[in-house]
Amino acid sequence: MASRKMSLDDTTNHTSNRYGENLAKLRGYRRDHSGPDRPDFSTIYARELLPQGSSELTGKFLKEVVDQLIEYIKQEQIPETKVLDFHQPHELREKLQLDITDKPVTLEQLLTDCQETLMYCVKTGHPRFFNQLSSGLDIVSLAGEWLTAAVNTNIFTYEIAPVFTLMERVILKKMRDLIGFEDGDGIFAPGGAISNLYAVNAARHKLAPDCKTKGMQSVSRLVMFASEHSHYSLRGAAAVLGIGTDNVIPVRCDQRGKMMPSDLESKVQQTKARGDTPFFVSATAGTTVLGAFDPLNAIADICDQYNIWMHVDAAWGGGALLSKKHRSLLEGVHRADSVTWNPHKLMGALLQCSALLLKHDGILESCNELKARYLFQQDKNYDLSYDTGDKAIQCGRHVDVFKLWLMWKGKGSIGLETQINLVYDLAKYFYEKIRDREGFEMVLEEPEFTNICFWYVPPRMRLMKDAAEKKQRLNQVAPIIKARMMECGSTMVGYQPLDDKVNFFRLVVSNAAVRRSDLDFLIQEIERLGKDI
Ligand code: ABU
Repeated sequence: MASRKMSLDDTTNHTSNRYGENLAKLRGYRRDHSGPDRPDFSTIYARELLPQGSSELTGKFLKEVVDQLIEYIKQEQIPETKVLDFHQPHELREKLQLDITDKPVTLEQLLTDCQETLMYCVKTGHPRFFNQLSSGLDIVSLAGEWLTAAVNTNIFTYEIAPVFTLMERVILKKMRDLIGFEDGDGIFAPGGAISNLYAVNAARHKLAPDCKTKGMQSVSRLVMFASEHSHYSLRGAAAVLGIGTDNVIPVRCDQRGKMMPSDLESKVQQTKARGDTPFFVSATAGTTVLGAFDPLNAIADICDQYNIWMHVDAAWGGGALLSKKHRSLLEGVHRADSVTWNPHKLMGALLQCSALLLKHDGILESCNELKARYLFQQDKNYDLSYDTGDKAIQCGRHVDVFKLWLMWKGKGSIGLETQINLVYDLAKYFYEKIRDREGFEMVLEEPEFTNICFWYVPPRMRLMKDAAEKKQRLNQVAPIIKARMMECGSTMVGYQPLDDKVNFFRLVVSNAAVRRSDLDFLIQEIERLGKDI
């Protein structure tokens, strides 16, 4: 893409001019593709497709949808395409034909609905989308997701998902090998929050198996520990499992957002002195905002000493295990009892793809199994250990493995390592560009991950003497700039407050499509949208 080398000023102008053009292209797409072979979909209904109707028509309809998707994907990769076409909910509702009617609509209408849906979707694979930890669109992983959708099965039994069950075994073992678990088990779950929930449940079951049948009254008060920067899902797990959010003790972090082992140990001791039972510590490998990695070996020492289950929430940072250059960030992870790792984040697999890996075999099953006789019959004609469904807290389970397996195979571990090193280098490039740039202030110097946290201070605030007023005004800057960037659709980046720090931007690089010019663009766009605040 030669046009990606343009100067910053050119980029801004070019972007604005291209927005309308690209939207028009999406809108006009079907007109351009209406050839003599195209059926008149305005007279055809879904009932005329398979299974009752014509296979030829089915193929033509699906090709039409796939063509729309391919056009969307191509447009998404052009930096000058809008990242989003933002409308307030009440306006967007007016633009879409959302109501379901008693009478069926034509296939032409469904194609229009697909196209309109795509028009207003946020382009999370766009090289200027920096808003979330998961971004990008890996094409092979997409192919995997399409295949998974077409097969439309459930991975609770080998009987109906033989190939995917075998793939799940292979991938979970590969992930455990990278962690350094010699044996163990694992499961794919719908996101990191649920993987964390599985971990807390497994830890409680190891300590107090009676909880499964008798409930929490069968145990003394159980207490969990997680850093004050850990993911909120740990508190969610405590709420769901009846442990209670008050029994999740926040452990203090140092200036870089890492859990302080000394604070952990003293809180464990306080808990024991009260007569309560510390049973679970969650360390984080890649915190959501600062991208901090907790000191895993020091935390493991404490867990060993007090006989506490050690979990590592590596939902974000787990991918670094694939990089020889960066895997030392997770030094000590092999000492954990369980690890959450989301390949849909740093590795770039499509959403959703999250795994819980365990050092211990058998706990998941013993903890979650309910032996439904209609599903997990004990007299089936194959090795029943291949029926994984009774390890899950869900019944039906989506097949998340295939898109990861296909992508990993297509890139090889070497390709994934290259990709992960690339996003690291891009984040470093961005950090070095803004570190000394007028108007930019770093929240964290020398970040160790691809989260870059910073404030933009508009010119008229730079000389403000009153620190309290400056802080209060600065708190409004990131939300105003973010709202403006969403209104014009040029880019997206997240913001949040943290501890005593007022709202700041959090750039995340996890998309292999990002180029340095996109990061240059973001800097210039923040300055353009924020200079008058
Ligand atoms: N832990 C869920 C992802 C949060 C984020 O994308 O910022």
